[in-house]
Amino acid sequence: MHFSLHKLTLAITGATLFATSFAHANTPDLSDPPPIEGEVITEDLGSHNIRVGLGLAETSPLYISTQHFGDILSERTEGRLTVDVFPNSQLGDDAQMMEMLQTGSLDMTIPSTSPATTYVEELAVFDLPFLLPSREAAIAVMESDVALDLLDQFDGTGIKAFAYHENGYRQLTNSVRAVESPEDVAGLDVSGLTIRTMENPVQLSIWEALGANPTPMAFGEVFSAMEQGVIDGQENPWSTILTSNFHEVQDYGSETRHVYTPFIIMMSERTWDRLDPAYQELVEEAAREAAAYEIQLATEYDDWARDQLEERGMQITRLDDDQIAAFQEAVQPVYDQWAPRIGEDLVAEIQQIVEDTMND
Ligand code: KDG
Repeated sequence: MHFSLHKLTLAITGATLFATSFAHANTPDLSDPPPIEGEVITEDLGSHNIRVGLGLAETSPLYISTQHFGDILSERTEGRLTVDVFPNSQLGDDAQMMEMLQTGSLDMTIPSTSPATTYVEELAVFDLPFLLPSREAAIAVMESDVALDLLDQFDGTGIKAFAYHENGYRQLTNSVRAVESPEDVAGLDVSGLTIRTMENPVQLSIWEALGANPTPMAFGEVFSAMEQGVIDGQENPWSTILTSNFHEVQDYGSETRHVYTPFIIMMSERTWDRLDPAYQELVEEAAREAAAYEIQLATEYDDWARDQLEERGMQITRLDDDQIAAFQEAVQPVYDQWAPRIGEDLVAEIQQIVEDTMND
């Protein structure tokens, strides 16, 4: 009797654990990394441990693809190049980690384009709202010569930039009210939402145009600022919102898709200069392969993360085309203010790539 009761308890506990882990899985069914192919460098060209700092968590597509980057380097150099990844802003925020690349106190980081505009101003083109209406268009832009030329402009800054990753479409969350229009952001009889933005003036303009109180802040501080009520909300892709547990302190989400700012995989020029040319070539190749894998993972994550957030209690407002159009109209002044500064030609070139993709 005692034995069977014990068995029953175990069975119930097991079923509960299974149900809980199933309902609260930490990642979707993700594609395995592509096989590692290509020549192995057997010659001893020196050993290097490359330290990569990231803002995001271990469950993020960014972290998983960075591990794959490390696996490529290690397998193709018989373990002479190794990579250690430090997630969760533990080494600093995007701005600090880029400075660390300049001084050589960190080897690599993968920040958003938005804070990287400090080095290459024209990257602010990605901050323009509703510029990249589909993922296909975004990918075509990230692979275009126009966008790749912007990475070359890091030359001379102490930073070497290799490729774009996907951060994803940014969505609004907050702890105050459901948002389905710019008026809900601004609040008619009540005050506008206090929204954390990335540290970038175009992002600030977007939220000013929507009537919010924008508060620029480093990513690593966002969770506690929301927990303490210092800010009402923030905006990030669903995958980041989920993997950073923002749903624990944010009751409302809106599928605004207002901006698509990529990540950039970059290395300290000091680290780069220490690598043998054969290793340099391999790093560039591995960065491009990791980028392609990251974009795939981020795509697989996106809707799944939104649905998970809903299951975990976040009230998510899906917006129809008319509702999105209202947001688009409200942020038009951002183009008037920033397109001339970013460069009308650059904006037009990107818009042309978008149009060509949409017509394909
Ligand atoms: O590693 C990248 C993150 O640090 C950061 O860029 C995340 O999108 C982000 C944000 O909102 O700051």
